[in-house]
Amino acid sequence: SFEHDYRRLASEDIQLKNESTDLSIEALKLAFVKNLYHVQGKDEYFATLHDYYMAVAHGIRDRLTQRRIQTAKTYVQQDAKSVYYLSAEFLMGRHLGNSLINLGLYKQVRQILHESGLELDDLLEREREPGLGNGGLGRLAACFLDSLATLEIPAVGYGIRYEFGIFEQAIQNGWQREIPDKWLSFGNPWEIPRPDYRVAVKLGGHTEHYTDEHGHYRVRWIEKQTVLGIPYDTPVPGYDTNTVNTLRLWKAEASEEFNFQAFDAGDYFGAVANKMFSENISKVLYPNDNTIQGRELRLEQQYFFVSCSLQDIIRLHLRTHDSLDNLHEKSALQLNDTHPAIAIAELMRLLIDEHQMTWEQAWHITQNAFAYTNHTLLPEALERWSVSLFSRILPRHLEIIYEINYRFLNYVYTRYPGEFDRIARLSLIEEGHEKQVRMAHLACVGSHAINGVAALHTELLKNELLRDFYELFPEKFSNKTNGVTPRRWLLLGNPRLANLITEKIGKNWIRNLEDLQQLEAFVNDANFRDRWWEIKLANKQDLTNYIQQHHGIEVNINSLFDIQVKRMHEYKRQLLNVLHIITLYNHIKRHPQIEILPRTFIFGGKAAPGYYMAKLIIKLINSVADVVNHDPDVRGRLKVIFLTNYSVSLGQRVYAAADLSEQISTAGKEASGTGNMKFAMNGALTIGTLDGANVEIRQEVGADNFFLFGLTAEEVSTLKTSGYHPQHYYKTNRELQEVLQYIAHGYFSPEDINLFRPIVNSLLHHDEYLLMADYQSYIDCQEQVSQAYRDRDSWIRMSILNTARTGKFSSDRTIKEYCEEIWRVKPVKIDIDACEDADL
Ligand code: B1N
Repeated sequence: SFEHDYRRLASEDIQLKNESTDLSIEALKLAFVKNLYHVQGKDEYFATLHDYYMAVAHGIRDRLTQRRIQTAKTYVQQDAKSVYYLSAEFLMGRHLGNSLINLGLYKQVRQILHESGLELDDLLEREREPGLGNGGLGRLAACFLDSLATLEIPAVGYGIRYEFGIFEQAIQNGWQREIPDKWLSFGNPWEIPRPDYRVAVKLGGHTEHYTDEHGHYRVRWIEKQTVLGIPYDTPVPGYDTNTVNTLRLWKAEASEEFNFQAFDAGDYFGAVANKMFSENISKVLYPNDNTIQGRELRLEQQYFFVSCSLQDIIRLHLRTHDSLDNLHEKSALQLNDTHPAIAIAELMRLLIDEHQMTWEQAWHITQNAFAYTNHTLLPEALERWSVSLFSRILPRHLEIIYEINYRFLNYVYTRYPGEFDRIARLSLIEEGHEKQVRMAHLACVGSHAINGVAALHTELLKNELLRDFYELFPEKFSNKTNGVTPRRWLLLGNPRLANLITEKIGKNWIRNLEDLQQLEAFVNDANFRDRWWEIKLANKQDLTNYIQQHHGIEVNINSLFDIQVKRMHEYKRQLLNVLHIITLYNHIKRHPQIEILPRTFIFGGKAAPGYYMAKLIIKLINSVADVVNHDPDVRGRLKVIFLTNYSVSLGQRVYAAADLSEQISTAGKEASGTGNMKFAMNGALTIGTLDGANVEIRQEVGADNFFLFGLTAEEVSTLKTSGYHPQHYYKTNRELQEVLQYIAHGYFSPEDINLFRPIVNSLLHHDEYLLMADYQSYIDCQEQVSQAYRDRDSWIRMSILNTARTGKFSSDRTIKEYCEEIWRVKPVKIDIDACEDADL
C-alpha cells in the first residue's frame, strides 16, 4: 500500500523533510527553480511573472506544510482545548508577503529574486487577493487568525470558500460598476482540498417523531436534498513561531448518490439541476456590509458552512475521545456576529438526534461551548428569518428553536412573573403579520458569553439593543475592543517606518506592540523627527505614483493627505467629507486669492450593488473631483481622488501614506471601526467623532493629538427623541446653504442638473445621520487641522505620539482577552527540530 511504501521511504530517511523545510538560501533557490519547472511546467524561456509568483508561492507553502502537520499533531497529542472561529467572511488579503514576513524570510527571498533579475514587489502584485469578505467584520476575522497563530493558540477558522468573492469595482463615467471576482481562475497555490474529510448536509423536507426500540422519544429529519461540503485548507502561520494553524473553508458540491438516483430514473436534467443547486450554495459572497438581504440562498449558505464545521469538530473530537460529553471542555466556538448563529440549533440537533444525548446534557454542552460577538447596532443589519422560510429549509431546527424558546420563556416567567411585555421582547420569535426568528436572541440564549467590539458599543448593547438580556444575564456580557495585526498593517504595509522603529527600539514591538511607547523618548530628537517626516513623504510619493499610474491624476506630496477609505454607507458620512470639500472650493471661488492649505482628498470604498444612495454618493465624489481637479481657480491646491476597487492590498499602500484619517460616523453608529486603528498606528492623525473605538484611540493618544468634533452618542439620541429638524441648521447657516445649492442646482452635474437632488432632499427632509447638525463643528475642526499642519514640527510630534500610543490596538491584545476571559484556552508550543532561526 501507499502508506506502507511511504513509511518505508520515510524511515529510510529520504530527505523529504529537509527538502521542504530547509530555509537556507540555496534550498529556497532550488525549490523555486524546481517548482517553476514541475508545478508550472515552464522554464525561463516561457515563464511569465505569474509563473514566477506561483513557483515562489509553492516553495513557501511547502515550508509551511511541515509546520502545519507538526502543529496539528502536537494539538492532538496534548489534547489541547481549541478555538473554532465561525465566520461567514474571512478577508485574508494576499498570502505571499504575509507568509514571508511571518516565516522571517522576506529579506532573503527578496535578495534571492533580485539576484535572478526579479523584483519581489512585482511578484507580490501578481497574487489575486482572496476577497472573501465585505469589510471590517471579515478583516477582523483575518487579523484574529494571525494573532491566534502568533500567540500559539490552537485554533481553526471555519467559513465558506466562495467561488466569487467581493465584486471588483470599476468606475464608469463616475458610477460604480460591478465586475465578478473570478479569483480562482489562475489557480490558488495556498489551499489544499481535502475531499477525504467531506461531509453531507441535509436541506428541506420534514421531520418524523417516533419511539425507538428502547422506548425513547426520537425525531428523524427526512431531508429533501443533500449537499456535500468539501474542505479546503489554507495555512495560517504565526509570526516568529513554529505554529501554523488552519483556515478551513467549505465548498458545496452535489452529492453523487442523489445525482445517480435521478440519472438512473432517466431524469438527466433533474440530475444536472441538482448539481447546479448544490454548487450555487458556495457560489458568491453576499456583497452587503452592515445590512441583510433576507434571501433563501443566504440562509442556506449559513447553515451549510455551520453544519459542515460542527460535523468536522465532532469528528476531530471523537478521534481522541470516546464520547462528546466533554466537547465544551475541548472546544470554544465563537460566533462572528449572528451569521453562524444557526450553529446553536445545529449542535443541539447533532447531539440529540444523531448522538442520542438528552436535551439537558446537550444544552449544557452547547451553552458552554458557544460565545457570541455582536458587531452592529444598526437595525437593518439585525438578522431575522421568517418562520415560513425556516420551516421550508430547516424544519428540524425550527422545532428545536421553539423548544429552546419554550424553556427560555418559562425561565423568564419565573424571574419576572406576569411581565408579559418583557417576555414578548425577549422571545426568540417576533410576532407580527409575519412571524420571524430573531437570530441575535438565539445567539444570546445559546451562549455563555456575549461581547461588543468597543467600550462605547458594549455600553450601548447593554443599555439599548440587548438591555433585557443584560438585565437577565449580566454575567454573560463583556467588552472586547477590536484590534489589528501589526504584522500586516505596519511591518508589511509600512516597511520604512517599521525599519526606523526597529532601529530605535529593537524588534520586540512586532510581538508586543505596547513597546511602541519607547518611541516617545525620541519626540524631542530633531533628527528622528526629520527621518519620521521623510518616511511619510516617501510613502506619500509611492501612493502618488500609484494614483498617477491608475488614475492619471497629478498629486502634490507636500499637500495634506486627507483620507477616508471604508465601505460606502450613509452612517459613515463620506457625504460630510464632500460637504467640507465643497466648502473649501466655495471659499476659493469667492476669494480666488485666499490663503488655503493644499489638501489631497482621497476616498476609496465599495457600495453594496443595491444601495442606491451609496452609489449616488460615489458619483457625487467623482463629479466633485472632475470640477475641483480641473478648475484653474483652484490652481492645484485641492485635489480629489476616488481610488477604484479599494481592498486589503490597496489599504496596505494607503494607511502608510496618510496624514489625516477621517473617522466621522454619526456617534453611536460605528460599532468599533478598525481602519481608524491602522491609520493611527501608521502615524496619521484622526479627525473623528466620539464613536466606536475612536473614543479609546483618543484616550490612548491624548486629546491634544486627536481632532474631535460632533455630537456625542447621547446628544444624538436626545436630539432625535426631542424631534430633529435639519432645516433649522440650513436656515441659520449661510455657508451650508451655499454648499447645498452647488449640489442642488447641478453645478457638479451640468449634464443632468437634478442628478443629485435626492441627496439634497434627504439632507433637508430626513438627515437620518445628522450631517446638518454636525456640519459646522466638522468645518471648524478641519480648520484647526489646517492650522496644525502648518506647524510642521508640532504635527510630526503628534504623529509620532499617535504611533507610540497605539499599542493597545494590536489584535494580540484583543485575542489575549478572548483567550483568558471567554475561551479559557492556553498556548501550545510547537517544536520543530529542523527549524532554523531565520532572521528578519
Ligand atoms: O464590524 C467591524 C467593526 O469594526 C465595524 O464597526 C462594524 O461596522 C463591522 C452584515 C456586517 N458590523 N456588521 C457587519 C457585515 C456583513 C454583513 O452581511 C453585517 N460588519 C460590521 C468589526 O467588528
